[in-house]
Amino acid sequence: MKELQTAIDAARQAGSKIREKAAVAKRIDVKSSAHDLVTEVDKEAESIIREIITSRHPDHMILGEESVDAGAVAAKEALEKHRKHEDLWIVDPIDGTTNFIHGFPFFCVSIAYAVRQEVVLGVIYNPMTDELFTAEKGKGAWLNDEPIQVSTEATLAESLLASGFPSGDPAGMRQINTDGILKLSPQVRNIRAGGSAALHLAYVAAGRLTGFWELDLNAWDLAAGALLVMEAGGKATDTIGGSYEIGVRHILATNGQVHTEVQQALAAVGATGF
Ligand code: 2AM
Ligand code: CA
Ligand code: CA
Ligand code: CA
Repeated sequence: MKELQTAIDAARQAGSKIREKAAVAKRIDVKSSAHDLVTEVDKEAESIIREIITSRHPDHMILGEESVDAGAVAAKEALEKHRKHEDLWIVDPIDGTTNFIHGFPFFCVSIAYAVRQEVVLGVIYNPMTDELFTAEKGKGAWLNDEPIQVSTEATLAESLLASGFPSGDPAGMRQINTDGILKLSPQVRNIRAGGSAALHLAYVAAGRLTGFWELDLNAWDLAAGALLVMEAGGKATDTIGGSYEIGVRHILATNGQVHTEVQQALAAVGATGF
């Protein structure tokens, strides 16, 4: 599908700009709190992506993080406004901005394309490693043109999981997430928290992580990565096991084999009912 090339070109061009700027001083704007940072580079990268998509698909709609006001309420409103559009691009120009600012090289560009609210393409690009993860609905997932698959660990004891700490604290989510980490850490091989939801999802798809969960994320953090995991043979749901769709905010993505066990551990600490 021609949109795949659009997504790849947009991710690579934005990624080049991000890589070029990664080493130099950045102007930091605080969005809604000291946890919620944005740089000029996030905005420039989104403009590059928008320009490429709009020039090739002028009647498509774009939902991009940097064109939405800060906070979960604005994000939900923007998604509701955009989601009914037949052809919708969901863009996170830099997922892992905090890492970008700190020079911790774990961040990516995430671009998804949805037709009638179903994600059919996902592209995640790590500009620092030049790794391009792509997925097309029903066709599989790739890392730099090689097909990828989720890992084969069948037990929690063998699993390497990842999570992240919610920036806000609605419904006590930060505590619940920390409780989940405390509950699971003695049962698994180990837990990582790298700071980019999209890149964690790409790592699950590539078999580098057994699974990942995180609470209170937005559509642009998850859309491309969730498709990557599913197309690589894994499972992506909300934290109570409901099918992934673009409104999901609490993600659980695994190789499929440890999904139920992680889900049960999260349920035991109260990661349900929100
Ligand atoms: P970002 O870098 O695009 O903002 C890390 O735990 C994940 O949470 C990242 O995917 C990050 O995306 C996202 N994140 C960081 N700050 C956030 C905030 N204030 N609200 C929602 N998501 C945030
Ligand atoms: Ca952000
Ligand atoms: Ca993000
Ligand atoms: Ca971002």
